[in-house]
Amino acid sequence: MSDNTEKTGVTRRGLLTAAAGGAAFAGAAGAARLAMVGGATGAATALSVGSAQAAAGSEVNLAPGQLDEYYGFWSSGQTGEMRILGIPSMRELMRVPVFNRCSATGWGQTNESLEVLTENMLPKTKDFLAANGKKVHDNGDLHHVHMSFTEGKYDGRYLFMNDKANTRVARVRCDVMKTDKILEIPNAKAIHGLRPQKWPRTNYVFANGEDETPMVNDGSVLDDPSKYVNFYTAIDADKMQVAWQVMVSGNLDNTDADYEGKYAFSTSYNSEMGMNLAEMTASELDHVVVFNIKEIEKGIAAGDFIELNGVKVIDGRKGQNKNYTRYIPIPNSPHGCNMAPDKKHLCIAGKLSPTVSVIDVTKLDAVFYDGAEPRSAVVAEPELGLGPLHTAFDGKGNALTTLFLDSQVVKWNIEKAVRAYAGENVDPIIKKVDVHYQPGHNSTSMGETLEADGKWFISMNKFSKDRFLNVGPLKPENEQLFSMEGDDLVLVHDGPTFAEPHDSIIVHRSVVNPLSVWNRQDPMWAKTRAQAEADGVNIDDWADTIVRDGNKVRVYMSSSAPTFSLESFTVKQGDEVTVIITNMDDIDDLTHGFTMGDHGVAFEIAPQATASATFVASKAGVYWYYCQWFCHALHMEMRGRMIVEPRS
Ligand code: RUQ
Ligand code: CUA
Repeated sequence: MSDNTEKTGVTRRGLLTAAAGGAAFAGAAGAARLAMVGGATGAATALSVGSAQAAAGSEVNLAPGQLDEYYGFWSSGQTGEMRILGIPSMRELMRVPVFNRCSATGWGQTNESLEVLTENMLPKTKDFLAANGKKVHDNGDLHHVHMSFTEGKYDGRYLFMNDKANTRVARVRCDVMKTDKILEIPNAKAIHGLRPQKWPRTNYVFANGEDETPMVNDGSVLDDPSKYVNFYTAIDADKMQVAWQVMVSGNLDNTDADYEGKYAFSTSYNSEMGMNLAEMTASELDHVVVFNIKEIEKGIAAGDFIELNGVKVIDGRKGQNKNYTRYIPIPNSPHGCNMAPDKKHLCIAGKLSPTVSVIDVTKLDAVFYDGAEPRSAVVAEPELGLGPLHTAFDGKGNALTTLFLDSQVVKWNIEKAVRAYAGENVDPIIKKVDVHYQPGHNSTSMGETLEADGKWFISMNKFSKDRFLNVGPLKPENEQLFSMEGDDLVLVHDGPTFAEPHDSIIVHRSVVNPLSVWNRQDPMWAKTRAQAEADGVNIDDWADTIVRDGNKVRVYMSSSAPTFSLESFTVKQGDEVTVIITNMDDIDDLTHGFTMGDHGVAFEIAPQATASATFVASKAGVYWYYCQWFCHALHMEMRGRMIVEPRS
């Protein structure tokens, strides 16, 4: 496969060559160059300006003290955290550490967060980390955040998200906006696409494995790609345990679920199972895998599975001819997978093909049970522009698709696309609008639910180039907020963001109701509570107790602005010290912190929370600890000494 260009060529009108597509996606320079070509030849429509923009602008520029109407939940890509923004102001409200290590909150350091980070870690990962002197990974690659559903609507309970870097899925509790479960997924590699089941409720979270490896990846099979497989994972969303997996052919990219609880879908590029760019883009058709949830559950119940690392795995590879999966051919390296709120149309973005393939999910029963051709479920394939990546919906029958190479978003009508595909002479494209630059994901307010309201649209752009003051070779990305006014998209805000505005959802504030003060009985510190009980310490009461247990010392403290219950504590050099602090303040926003100077130890203690951290006091001497969360006029005075006696 030496000359890929020659092999594939431009063999179909409007289809990007695999070589050109590959080059553009491989490098910013290539992408930018192609974008300019696309922009010059494409049908760009100037942004509407004037009164509409002014009117929408006033809504965006919320007066000080005014609250936003929507929450935006943002992934952060390679930063590994989740972010909360207010929409439409685009103000960043909070960062929630998930797969990353956070200096401010102590996530990745406190015993409570270490419990979340390690409790469902695979043994071989634990061994690997220990061999490298670590307990947890310091990085994550968080691509997709989605909220739990009840009957097709957000229910405000949980947010689920993936880590492509270290093959994990996390859950954030919406009542406190903290991560409460992290699950390392066995067998699969590189969890990428992730979606909760929409109907009847989120019983499952579906997660795509992107990279194929030997089925048992223990070194017994190595450079023999014919033996590589991929896995689709269904996670029990309540228990946060793997429910089952399906072995599939091809890399899985993005996923979504229908509004009936019958099917889930994954885009799959590299149906070739190639190991390099030329091989991966060789064929013009890849596929969407359709998963038949009921049949898979039946298959599991009937024992038609193998057990792999404690997981029940169904074989749904191409050619199995069972009712677990179907493979629908789609051009070309398809990426985005978005279910429309009309409950009927699934939009598959072609990426290297300028098309979006529309699958009518009501036609899938025939594909599974009546022997209908898989492509018979495709009811439209409008040609929209270059590099279609993701589609969002306005709840009024229209779709909005990002065009990475054209640096545009295209608004189009689904029903018209269906009619055009059936031969009618109608143009489904309503409008194309420039974005700055190279958009990946997009989102609309409530757009992935039955309550899509068509008010706001966000384009998450991979490049900002000249849109902001130059901050050096590493530039921010750019998220653009548009007001949706009739058929218009009015640009109202440019928002620079640090790596990376990967994906977002926009949720009406009526759905989300977090607490202001922790519940003292919260399970987050259940283990710490059990240890305190064993030590005879009541952490719900003012505590100033030091418990010695061999060379382990547990220091129980309370905090109340502006003091810690202990002005000092004494340990011996080499002791393993655990500092456990309960914040007795129960006032809104009265958070304390604990930083042990010169020991790299710091964590947050929000009102009524308990938090703890463990370290070895290996340095003799006097060290000050202090509260690092500004809490009181005497905040600077909120400190104390750790006295470390030299080992005699
Ligand atoms: S995928 S830019 Cu990681 Cu969300 Cu489409
Ligand atoms: Cu407590 Cu600052």
